[in-house]
Amino acid sequence: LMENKTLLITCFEPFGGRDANASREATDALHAALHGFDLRRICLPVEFGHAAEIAAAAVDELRPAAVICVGEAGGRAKVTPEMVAINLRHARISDNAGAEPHDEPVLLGGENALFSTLPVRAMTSAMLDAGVPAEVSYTAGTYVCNDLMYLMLLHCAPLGIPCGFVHVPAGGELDTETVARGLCAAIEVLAL
Ligand code: PCA
Repeated sequence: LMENKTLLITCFEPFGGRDANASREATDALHAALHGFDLRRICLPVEFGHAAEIAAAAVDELRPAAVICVGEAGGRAKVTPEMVAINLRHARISDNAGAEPHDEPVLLGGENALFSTLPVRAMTSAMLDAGVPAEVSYTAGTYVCNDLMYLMLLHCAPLGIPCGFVHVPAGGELDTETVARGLCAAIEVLAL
């Protein structure tokens, strides 16, 4: 089915004055070759717009079979594939470039919402089957993760590349090995 077996994974740098990001740690723990995929991982700056520019350039260069963007979410104890991205930027804290948009659109005149084009239910079931706490999420927030998901869905749609976002717990609610195991189980779904 998938002749091109490159899988693009993105994670985020630390932000908000912290010195680690659980999305970077968990994706560090993934093997470069997984379920027959050639995994390419890039780490993105936590900057509105700019993160998606870098990820979109990587898509254009690699033409991956699928894209999974990963970020951390505070206050979550499960690995949560996101169902939907919304056309709204609203920051509680400034991003790593100092931007702090309040109630601005990601894209002027764009759709209010865009759905993930990854099989979020099957990915979530696969994680649960692997013994990893997981749940479909219906909000990716209004910060840089949602921004990246929205813009990447727009970029990938005309290319026919499935794309989506997965939030992982920020506060150590799950250890890195467990989160990585969950991501592996989710990736396996894409390989089937
Ligand atoms: N989490 C933030 C941005 C970067 C990250 O890892 C978010 O949920 O928007």
